[in-house]
Amino acid sequence: MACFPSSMSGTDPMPGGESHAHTRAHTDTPTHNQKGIRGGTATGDAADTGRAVTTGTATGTGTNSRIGTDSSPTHDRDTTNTIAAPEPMADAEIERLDRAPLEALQLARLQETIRRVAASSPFYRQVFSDEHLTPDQFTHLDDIRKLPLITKEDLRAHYPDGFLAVPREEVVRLHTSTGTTGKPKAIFFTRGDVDRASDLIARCMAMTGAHPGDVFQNMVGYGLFTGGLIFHYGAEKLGLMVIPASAGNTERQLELLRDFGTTVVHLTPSYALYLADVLEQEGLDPQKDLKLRLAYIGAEPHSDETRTKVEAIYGIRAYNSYGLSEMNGPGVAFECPCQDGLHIWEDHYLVEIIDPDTGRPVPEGEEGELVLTSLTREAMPLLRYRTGDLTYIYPEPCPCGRTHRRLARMRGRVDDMFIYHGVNVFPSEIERVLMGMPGIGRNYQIVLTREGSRDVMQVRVEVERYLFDGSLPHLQQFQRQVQEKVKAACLVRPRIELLEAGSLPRTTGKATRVLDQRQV
Ligand code: DLL
Repeated sequence: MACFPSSMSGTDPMPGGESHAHTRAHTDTPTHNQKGIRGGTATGDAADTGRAVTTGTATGTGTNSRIGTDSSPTHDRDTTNTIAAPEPMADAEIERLDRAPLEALQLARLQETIRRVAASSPFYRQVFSDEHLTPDQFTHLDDIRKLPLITKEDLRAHYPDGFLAVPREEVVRLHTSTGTTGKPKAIFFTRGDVDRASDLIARCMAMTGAHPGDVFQNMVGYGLFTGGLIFHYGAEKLGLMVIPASAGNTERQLELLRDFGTTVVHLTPSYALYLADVLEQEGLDPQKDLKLRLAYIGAEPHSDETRTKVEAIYGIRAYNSYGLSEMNGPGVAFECPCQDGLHIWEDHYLVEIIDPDTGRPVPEGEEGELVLTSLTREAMPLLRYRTGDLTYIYPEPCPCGRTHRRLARMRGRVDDMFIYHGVNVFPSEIERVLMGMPGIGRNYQIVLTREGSRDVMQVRVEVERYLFDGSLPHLQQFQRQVQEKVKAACLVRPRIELLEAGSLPRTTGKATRVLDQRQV
């Protein structure tokens, strides 16, 4: 697949209505800086005037909440640890910064973050004391490994504000992320955090060709979930007309899509497929009756086959968007027009990939658990945070010219994996097989039960109507085909149940793919 550097571009990456499949001569539209949207890091008035800004991350919220390489005269810092950033830098430049200055910027921001948390976060004050560490011991990026890894359990154990690193008066927003058990994780934002998170979304959207004039329908939950508000603010910064539709109420979504000529949507991939079912039930053609050209799909694991399906149904380009509440929410890593790996924004995040069992780093290119350090979060910086997500770093640079490294599409979470008859199975592998098969519909579920002492796996999958042609042998043959394909890819032979479209429960947010009823 060809993917050209943006210097060769100049056109919309997905001309309206053109079939996606053969139009992958991708181009970028890094225009938002020229339009006054900032390079991820500015103060409030710069946004209003469209002034270019520095690579630093200053905010107007007081000296102890400043981070990075801005030139604030009031900021008390050790200048030997910072890099000069005399020239204003826009996103297009930051995205293509050579590795050496990019890593110098990371180090400066890491040192700043470490100084701040060691002084003001109750959790980290304790860590630095327990480990006999001082901030001046961090002179290289690799020194991060002197710190312990932290987990979701640490966040829960120190709920609600054990990680807070600014005075309460500087917090302007709370988001939470709910797991399956226990207390939620509370994530605080300063005004600067909200600004930077929105700037990153604006960067992601601009990278993929969204621009003022687009109508953006945000179809994920508003509220404690970060996907709604953070995307909303980012899209507004880029100058899109935002429809804050939130999740659910599919009839209303369709009405909005049609009445306002929505061109860009943000939704979970499972909801994108469900929405297509509803459109078709209403007798609408997703390509002819809508003006969509771009979708941002994320917040849950999905296969490339699912993305291809979404693109084919709507005749659009669909970009994978990755993030987590603990790191601002969405906008942590995002696909560029090459659609081959997600650029992790290394000016804001430091990446490690570890072996989930030993905690040791794995070589570049090898899969492991993603560990992130926030470099510009003020309210609640997290250092060496175990995301639980499995991925690897692409060893080679991206043809688009961006220097921020690419993460592979998430295989899933470490705890999504289940063991079936001694084999480690990832739901995402099963999804990849299913969604790549003609005849398979848009929804599936994996149910694990126990019969006597034996585990049973059943894959319940919706199939296209044409397969129900009245011939039982045809259906049985298809069922065997599905089973064999799953066996070949995943080394397990589940029972396959074929269902009509619409039979399985739908969610408008993150889908539940595995029902493990073995312990119940
Ligand atoms: O899901 C933030 C987000 C909102 C991302 C909108 C993208 C779009 P949480 O609710 O805290 O935050 O869930 C984070 O979701 O650790 C992954 O396990 C999973 N996840 C998020 N994006 C992807 C993706 C938001 N593109 C958790 N692919 C993460 C696979 C994803 N998994």
